[in-house]
Amino acid sequence: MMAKKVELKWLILGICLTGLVTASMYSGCAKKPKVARGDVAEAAIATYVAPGDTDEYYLFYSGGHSGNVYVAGVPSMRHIATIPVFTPYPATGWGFDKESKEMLGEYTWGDVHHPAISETNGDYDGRWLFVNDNANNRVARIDLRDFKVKQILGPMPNVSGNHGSTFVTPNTEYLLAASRFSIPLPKGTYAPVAQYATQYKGVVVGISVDAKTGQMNVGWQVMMPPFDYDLGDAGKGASNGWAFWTCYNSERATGKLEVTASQKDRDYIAAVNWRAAEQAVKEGKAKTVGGVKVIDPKDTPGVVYLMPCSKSPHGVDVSPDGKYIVGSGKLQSITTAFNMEKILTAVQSKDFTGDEDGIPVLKYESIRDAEVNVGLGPLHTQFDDQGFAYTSLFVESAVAKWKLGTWEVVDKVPVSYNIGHLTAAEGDTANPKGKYLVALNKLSHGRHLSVGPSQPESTQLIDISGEKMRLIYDAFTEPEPHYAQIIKSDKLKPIEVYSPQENKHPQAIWDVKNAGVQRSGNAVTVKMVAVRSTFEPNAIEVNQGDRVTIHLTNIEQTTDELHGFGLNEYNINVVVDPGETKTIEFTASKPGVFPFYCTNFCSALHQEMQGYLLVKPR
Ligand code: RUQ
Ligand code: CUA
Repeated sequence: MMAKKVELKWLILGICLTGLVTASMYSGCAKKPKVARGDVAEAAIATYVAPGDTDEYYLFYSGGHSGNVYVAGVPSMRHIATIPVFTPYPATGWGFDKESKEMLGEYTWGDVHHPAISETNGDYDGRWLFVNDNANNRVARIDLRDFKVKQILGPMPNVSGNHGSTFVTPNTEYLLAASRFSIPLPKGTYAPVAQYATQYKGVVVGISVDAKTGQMNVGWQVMMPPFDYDLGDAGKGASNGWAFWTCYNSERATGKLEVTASQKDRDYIAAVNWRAAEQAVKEGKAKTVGGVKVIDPKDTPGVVYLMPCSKSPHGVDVSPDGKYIVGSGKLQSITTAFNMEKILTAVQSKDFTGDEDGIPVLKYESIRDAEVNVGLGPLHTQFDDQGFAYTSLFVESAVAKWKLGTWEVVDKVPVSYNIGHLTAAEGDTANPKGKYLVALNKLSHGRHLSVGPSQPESTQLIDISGEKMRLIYDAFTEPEPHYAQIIKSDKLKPIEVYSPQENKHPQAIWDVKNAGVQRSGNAVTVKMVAVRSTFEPNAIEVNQGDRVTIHLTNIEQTTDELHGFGLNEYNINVVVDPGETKTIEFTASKPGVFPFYCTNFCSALHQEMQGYLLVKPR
């Protein structure tokens, strides 16, 4: 009975949407699929986390052009934390102290699409979270011990529009990156758009990661034809050692890509043998472009192949055993499952149909196992622990569940609305957990209290533990979640206080006796302590024009005892966590008396936690 109801709803929605498909890819629908009344109580129990209890999983989702990463709990979907990455964030003081300012450099925003938790043997190990910046060609590493950014790498040479990033290889040897927008290389070279097909180039990249420290460096780059490289995924198991990226615009078209770049029936998935790429660089077969080693496939056969894929593909996802490479074309209603064994055979027997700038094109019929009829606008695929795959259908606003091997679509659930990515519990690892799937939808169409024209995105929690998928919760997010990952909560062991041993800041002090002001010429250095409920020193006298450096240590060793340092009319707010030291640098350009105060409500006498910067006019 229930199943019929869902199917009927899906049908109505399907009909409603199909009519709108031609009008716009971003189609909405007046029908609002809801959890059926009878299921409300069950859904409530499934998502309810009682006061004082904690969630079973962490959800890390990218914040798109907000430049942030957000953390929520699953199944409650409650927002727990915001991790600022590429954008200053006064709530945690990110981008206001010396260290984080230096990491951000000249940029005040980024476009975060794909978070990737570090892996060991193909499973999340909970050490680091990597994210990409599509806009300024960077990647960042967040340490999951304290949920803070420790390194931002980039802008990377030759990479232009770092969208196909970050995805990690099974032992975090590399992070993948790629050019979405081909340009003349190296950067800074001019060539008119009319020369696009020959003078513009893309690159695909492996960023090496130090196994001990997580330090990232550009490892290898492969020069590619001027296509638009899109999503990527690393091979694992049967496909370990390979990296895959979809690409659209294999037409090498310019202008209105909407029209010009969808003429051909097929585009490609680029398959890079990264061990061969590594080897080629080691053997000196790469040339230096833009200051880094770049492999030209023309001179180095065996590094990269092109797999034909259905038109305008977006996502490529590797099955948990690494056997299937799943690619979906946005403009076709099928998802193709390629077989890694067949790909390797085709490579060995040179089963090619031609080449693109010296890169062999594998024969589609020889490497695919199946075309799965998933539905309209397939984008991304995730996996569970029962051998099922879940594909997001943008145009249809639904998730399709299908079986690996039999290729049968067994269920569909409508989502609201227009799903982009989806994420299942550890659903892109070698050992997915099943149970939960989160749909990351582009539109919410008023399934919430009205907030005016700028509406939030919607994420929906789907129970995938049964035969039929069950929508159990709606949540709303800041712009703009793209991809996300769900990790079992017991895999993370965050610290909550920096012990003096953990605090590596060279100017940290742990006793108010060591606090004070020192002058050398017009440089004023302050060692300051913050502790409930005072700053020491609480008056700093300087001369107008002095260069002021404050090393601020929060000497608390109690969890949650944060202090802030807000300086009036100097555009400064820094937050120090328990046991943390941060450095604040500024020029005392304005004369007068400027209060500073604690911005984090820390104690009954928080309001009293204040002091003065006194700037003597010149
Ligand atoms: S994207 S909606 Cu930037 Cu990953 Cu697919
Ligand atoms: Cu310290 Cu409020």
